[in-house]
Amino acid sequence: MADVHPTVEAVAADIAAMETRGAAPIADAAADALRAQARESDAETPAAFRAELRAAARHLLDTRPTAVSLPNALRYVLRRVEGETVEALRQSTLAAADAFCSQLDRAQDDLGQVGANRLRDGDCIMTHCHSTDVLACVEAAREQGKELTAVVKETRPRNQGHITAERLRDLDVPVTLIVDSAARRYLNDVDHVMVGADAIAADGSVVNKIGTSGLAVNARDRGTPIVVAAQTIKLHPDTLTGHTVEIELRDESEVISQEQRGAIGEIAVDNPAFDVTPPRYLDAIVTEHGQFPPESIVTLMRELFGEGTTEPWAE
Ligand code: RUB
Repeated sequence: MADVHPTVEAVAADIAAMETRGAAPIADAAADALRAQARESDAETPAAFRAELRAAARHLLDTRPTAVSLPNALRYVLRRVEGETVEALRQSTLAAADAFCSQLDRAQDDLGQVGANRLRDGDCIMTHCHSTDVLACVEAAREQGKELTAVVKETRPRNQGHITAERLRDLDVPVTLIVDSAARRYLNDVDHVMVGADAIAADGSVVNKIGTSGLAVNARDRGTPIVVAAQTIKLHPDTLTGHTVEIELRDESEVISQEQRGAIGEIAVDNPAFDVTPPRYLDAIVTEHGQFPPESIVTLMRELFGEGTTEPWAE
């Protein structure tokens, strides 16, 4: 078994514990971890260096299963590792990780501009969870001088809505925080629902924080447009060949304490972290390449990912 550098182990532990969370920040951290692995490696042969990188990638992959930005980041870097010597391999890994991270930043800025164009001065948006891609749209709209307000769902059980509320306050967007079950009541008062994505399937279905699909159905019923802000690293290439997206099931302790459980008695507790919203409930997917009707995202997916090949972390 090849050595995995302690920095990779630390990054993986942070992702697993949700200290690093959200699909784009996870991708960024994964590329950073491969950079550290390459920089610190004392492998003596090119084969040993490559084996270490593959082991690091597998270690990172084992953290959380749903955000496809993680394997997409690892593929991007590993497929660009080239050279005949350890030093050449190291330099190409560092260059690929740098390129990936700057593309990620640029893509977020570009999609922010597209998303901002959907927003008008005085609009109110409703958000779910915490998405840096959604916040990029709001930030760009604010830079265009638009005044916005927001209704922020708290997003049980981890309350990522609190992070969103704080970030929106930093952008001078007045925020009303609501419990998740109040969302329908507020849908008449908002102009857009904006959510992020952890994975987008070839048929245009969007995998995002649990509660997104119910919100989308309610938004459609009320006639409130719902937009997904997602860089193309959220496109799930495996779904082109019929694979499904694994939904992460998290620990019951996020939902109920030992004490509460003891008081209630023997019950089952489920804690799925994500759900799937079918494309018919979504108005648009906003990416760095422009906005797409969800059903047409497959065209972009084929263009960017083509046919599948062997995974670069396979032994
Ligand atoms: C985060 C979540 C976010 C997407 C998009 O879930 O569902 O909406 O990851 O985020 P968790 P971003 O908190 O369980 O990781 O736009 O930042 O990529």
